[in-house]
Amino acid sequence: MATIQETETTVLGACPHDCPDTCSMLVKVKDGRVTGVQGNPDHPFTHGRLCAKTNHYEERVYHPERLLYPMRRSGPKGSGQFTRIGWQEALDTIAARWKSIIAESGAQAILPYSYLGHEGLLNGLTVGDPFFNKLGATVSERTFCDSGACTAYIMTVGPTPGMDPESLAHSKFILLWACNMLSTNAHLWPFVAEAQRNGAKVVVIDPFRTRSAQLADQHIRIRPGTDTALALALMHVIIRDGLVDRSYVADYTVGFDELVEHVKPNTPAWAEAHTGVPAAVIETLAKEYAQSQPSAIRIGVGIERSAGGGQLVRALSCLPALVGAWRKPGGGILQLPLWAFPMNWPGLQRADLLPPGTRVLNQWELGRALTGALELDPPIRSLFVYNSNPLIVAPDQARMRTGLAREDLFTVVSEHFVTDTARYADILLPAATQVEQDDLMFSWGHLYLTLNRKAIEPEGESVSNAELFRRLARVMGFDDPFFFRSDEQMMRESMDWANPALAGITLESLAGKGYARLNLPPADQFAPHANGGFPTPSGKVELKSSIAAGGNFVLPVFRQGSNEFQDGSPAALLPTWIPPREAPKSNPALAQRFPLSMLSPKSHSFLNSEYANLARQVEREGPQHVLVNPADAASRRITEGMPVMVENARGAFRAVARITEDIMPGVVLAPLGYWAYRSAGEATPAALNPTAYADLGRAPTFSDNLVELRAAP
Ligand SMILES: Nc1nc2c(c(=O)[nH]1)N[C@H]1C(S)=C(S)[C@@H](COP(=O)(O)OP(=O)(O)OC[C@H]3O[C@@H](n4cnc5c(=O)[nH]c(N)nc54)[C@H](O)[C@@H]3O)O[C@H]1N2
Ligand SMILES: Nc1nc2c(c(=O)[nH]1)N[C@H]1C(S)=C(S)[C@@H](COP(=O)(O)OP(=O)(O)OC[C@H]3O[C@@H](n4cnc5c(=O)[nH]c(N)nc54)[C@H](O)[C@@H]3O)O[C@H]1N2
Ligand SMILES: [Mo]
Repeated sequence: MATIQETETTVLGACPHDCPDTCSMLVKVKDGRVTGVQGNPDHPFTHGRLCAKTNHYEERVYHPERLLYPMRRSGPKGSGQFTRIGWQEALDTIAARWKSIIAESGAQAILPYSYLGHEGLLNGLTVGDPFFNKLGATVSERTFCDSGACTAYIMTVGPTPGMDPESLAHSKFILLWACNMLSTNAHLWPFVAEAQRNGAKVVVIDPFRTRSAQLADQHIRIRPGTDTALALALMHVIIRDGLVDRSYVADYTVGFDELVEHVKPNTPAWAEAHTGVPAAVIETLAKEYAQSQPSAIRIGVGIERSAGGGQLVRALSCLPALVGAWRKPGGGILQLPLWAFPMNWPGLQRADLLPPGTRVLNQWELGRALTGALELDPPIRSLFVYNSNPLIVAPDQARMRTGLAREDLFTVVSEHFVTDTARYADILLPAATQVEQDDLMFSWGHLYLTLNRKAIEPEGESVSNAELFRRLARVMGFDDPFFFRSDEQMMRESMDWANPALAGITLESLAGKGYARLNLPPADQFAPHANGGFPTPSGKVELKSSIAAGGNFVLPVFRQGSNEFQDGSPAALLPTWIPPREAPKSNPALAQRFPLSMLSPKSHSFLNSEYANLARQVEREGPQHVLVNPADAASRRITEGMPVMVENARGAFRAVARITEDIMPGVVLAPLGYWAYRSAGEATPAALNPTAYADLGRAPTFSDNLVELRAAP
């Protein structure tokens, strides 16, 4: 517990953000106030360095615009006019409205909406799941991030950490595939750089010359959404040229003979026609990847965002087995080492509390669900948003805005700031920041468990998400003591402490150092699949997937624990080329009106939409911009710095044109995160993003998105 300190003290914390790096963070406190934060220099992965987002975290905590008290709307929806009220009034209002909605329409008329504003086991992804499952509200299917890639990866190699990220230092060849590491996973870069210093070749595959591509040995530009063609052609060359590790394939894979036949037509020339990558480059890449052992593939999350994103990750997950990369530390594929953490997902989510048959609504449907475009019985009458900012991060922005403006929709938002989404709330609830609460943090980018200790008392009347749901359970009359567990009890029940991965680690030992490496071999000996042992149904790498035969599915972790969904249509059993939906080749008619592919990936200084309201970060990034290749700019008479409209049939937003060879011709890039009401034109790239699903895991298709540019009026 924090007490008033005369001298500066240091509290061990953890960065709360949805980022693979989960930094151990030292929080400096003086007189009950945070004076600064720094990375924990002892931490073997993050090495004392924070990032452009969090190295002044105190500016977020003490920001003059921070939401510190419950508020009631006092102007039209969207106006941002609110009046301070007390917690009791806020909670009583919510309880009264929900009880009457439940009596009239049933609990499914209430929709929770959340994602990863916080990543902790207490306050993160699952914090509201038990409450909403018990309430019987509509289940929210949250396939924002990596749901498609996780499904594909698990279909192929099973839920294995696969590689220790630190073992990349021992790689001889590193492929960064749709991963902007220097911006989105920056603490992994030193391990890549070490490998590079030791002679490894680093290759980046991306339509954009990212910061990482600038430091790589080779940058391969590829048309968005066409990567599966490249991956299949790599297999083709590896098989054709006898570069296969025959004994590894014979012992530890299933489906090889069928794969050989399957990829016969996928020649480099065929792939060049789809991807724009020259056949000669594909030939060389295949040889170098196969022969420079151990070779590693690091995939970003950006990889899954096209019609065939799932099949792409299927293909990439097959590659390491074909060349025997798994034999040594530094070889394999790095997706999410998250699978190494023995989380107690059933206890965190409590799907057992869900009334049978409760309906499920995917988050890409919010705009349609709120406007009646999707027929729902009962309709959504109340929306409860926490840990998320859907107006900026989910597609169909214009329709969502119309839905959020509905007078009869009762919207509650728990937030740090009055975001675009929060402006439409009837009731606002103030959320605590990481320095004001305890939490326990897994990582999806390294193998350390991290403890976050509360450093100061919460500012104003803000409360942690864990406390928010205790308060809601109380006013809704829940009597199960599960809903009133202390933070410490929640931590103790959040993991399977008896699992060997946690041997020797306790909450008490974590309190001393702030973090602990899971009980796994060190990076230079980390080769869990040197002798097979894949956690798939066959125990082998399933080049031909037995899980795929069962139909498409979404992992329970992405849907409040519920796992009944199977959509019937089996996925392809062998990794299969699915062209992008919105691309000049696939849809020439659409491309005639909207000829450019838009990417809207992460920005360097924002964390999704967080920090896009903070002066330091906004200054660094400048206003909403769009990167345009000089050829595409010239043909449209667009010049550097010119305000332009980016548009398609779904919507339009304003941006400043930045003309650069860094983006390939035919592609434009408008970073995600800018707040609409602070932007000219009050719309952002989400206004143009499609709601269509990718092939697996109901992943988004943000990179499968045709647009046109014109000078702004
Ligand atoms: N600075 C910063 N760091 C972050 C975040 C942030 O917002 N800002 N967000 C965090 C989160 S939630 C996530 S999920 C991760 C995401 O981490 P990444 O996956 O690395 O991030 P993205 O920027 O979404 O996408 C990576 C790259 O994919 C490329 N790309 C897009 N479409 C295609 C395609 O079809 N083919 C190929 N080959 N490349 C393509 C983009 O140009 C981009 O350079 O980052 C985390 N870290
Ligand atoms: N076009 C496009 N769209 C994308 C992506 C993309 O690359 N391009 N990326 C997708 C991906 S990978 C992701 S992960 C999602 C991200 O989707 P979100 O997780 O919704 O993204 P954020 O913008 O980080 O919004 C989180 C909100 O939670 C709030 N918050 C933070 N901590 C707390 C807390 O403790 N309590 C409460 N109540 N609130 C808190 C923050 O202030 C912030 O407004 O976006 C997806 N959308
Ligand atoms: Mo994400």
